[in-house]
Amino acid sequence: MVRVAKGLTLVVGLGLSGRAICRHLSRLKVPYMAADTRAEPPGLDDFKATHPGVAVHCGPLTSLDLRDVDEVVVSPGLDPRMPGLIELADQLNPRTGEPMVVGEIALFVRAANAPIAAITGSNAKSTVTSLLGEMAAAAGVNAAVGGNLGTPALDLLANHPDAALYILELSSFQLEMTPHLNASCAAFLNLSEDHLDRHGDMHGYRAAKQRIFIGAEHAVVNADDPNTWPEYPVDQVSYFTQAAPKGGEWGLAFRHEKLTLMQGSTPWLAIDELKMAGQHNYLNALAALAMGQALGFAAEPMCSALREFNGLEHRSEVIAQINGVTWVNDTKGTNVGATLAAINGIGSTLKGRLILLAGGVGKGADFSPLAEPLSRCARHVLLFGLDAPRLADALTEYVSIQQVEDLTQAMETAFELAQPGDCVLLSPACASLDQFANYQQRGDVFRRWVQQRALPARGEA
Ligand code: UMA
Ligand code: ADP
Repeated sequence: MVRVAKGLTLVVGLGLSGRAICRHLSRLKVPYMAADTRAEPPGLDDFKATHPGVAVHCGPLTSLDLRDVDEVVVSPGLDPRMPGLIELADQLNPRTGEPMVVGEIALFVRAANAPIAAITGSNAKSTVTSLLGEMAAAAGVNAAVGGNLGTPALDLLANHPDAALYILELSSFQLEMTPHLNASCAAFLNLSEDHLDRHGDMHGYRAAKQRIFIGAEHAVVNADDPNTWPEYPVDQVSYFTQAAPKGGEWGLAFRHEKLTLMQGSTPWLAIDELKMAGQHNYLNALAALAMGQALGFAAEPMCSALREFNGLEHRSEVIAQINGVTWVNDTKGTNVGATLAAINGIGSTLKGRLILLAGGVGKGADFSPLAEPLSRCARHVLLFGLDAPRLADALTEYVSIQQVEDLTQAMETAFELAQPGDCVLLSPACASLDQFANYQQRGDVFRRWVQQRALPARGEA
């Protein structure tokens, strides 16, 4: 047993967040030691070289004696109830009044001295977070944008000490370990199956996400999804819906024969002014508008940011149109809800049919909700990766399917099958880690193939 010295904070995990936690504690001159459950975490030598004097433990946490630890700060990818921590997880810390085991966002809330706007949901978090950041910039608000999106929240404090607003994308993992967020504006966009391996069931997953509302002043939620409605007291609630808005809701309605983003009966922006593709992105625009209004941004800069926003790489991203076939990279569709949104959002606008490329690590999800929409708008579904057989079982009665070795083979087959007006959509409904380093690499393979094979093939034709 390695005894953690009295009064030390223990930082668990040496990934992006763990290192940001260490940097933050170093800046505050709080004494700490670091641990990682892996025998050889990536970048360990570099960490030791840049943190001289910081003790590091690698391997199971059960070999740490934590009876004298001051606080444990755990990285989001780790379960706070893992062996070695479970005994501490339900204890209160007499110094902070918070649980003994917290996450990075607890430290962020203690140290931030500007308001927080926070976004969670099973899907669309990164899009809405980035869009709100663009709106803030257009409105002249000095906002720092990060969190689950990529830049760890604690690094924002150091990199943007003068920020007037922090805009954070927060995952269920982060929220689970955040005692009170106290956000000025908190949005819960949607809820569909994901991360059940960590949260146990939908109840646990939803409860983690609901924590975004603890201490919030203003909530922005999805009128069509009661799971997102706040269960904690908040001062004000704004709703968005994909239907015509009722009362002061944000929604979609026809004005002068154009589908338009509306608040109540007030038109804001016609859909044909948006660059973002796919109907699901109209909802994302409404959510960002609702948040921007709650935060006091002026209307015109918000609209100009919306007109300029192209959407993010790897999300319903149009890579090319070749011989009348559109190739769309939605590799970030890593769960069934996301892929459903992409199928419905793109499939409904097509002249031809959809050819879906899907598969990978299904995280125990039920794929059956994909069957009905695919039966309506798909020409063919090409399945690859670990859970291709489970996807095949769920879809085979409803749509023409084929199992292939990998994404490249799926693309070659799609190239042969596609007809003018069709869309070849990579939206895998699965994580990528069985065949790729991450979802970005999967999207890069798709893009490169289109650029190197499909585009030159058109030239030859
Ligand atoms: N790990 C161990 N042992 C350890 C520490 C980590 O096995 O001691 C493993 C974890 O189980 C996990 C991986 O290492 O598989 C990374 O975990 P981490 O907590 O160290 O992750 P970070 O590198 O800090 O990245 C995290 C977020 N990752 C997760 O929550 C898993 C990143 O979101 C986020 O961008 C980053 O912090 C900065 O805030 C990524 C993500 O996949 C994009 N998030 C999930 C999602 O969006 O669905 C929640
Ligand atoms: P997150 O950060 O929550 O993963 P992203 O903005 O990165 O969200 O989008 C991930 C995927 O979610 C997209 O590739 C798309 O398939 C899907 N998606 C985007 N907007 C929505 C929406 N409003 N509802 C459901 N799914 C969506």
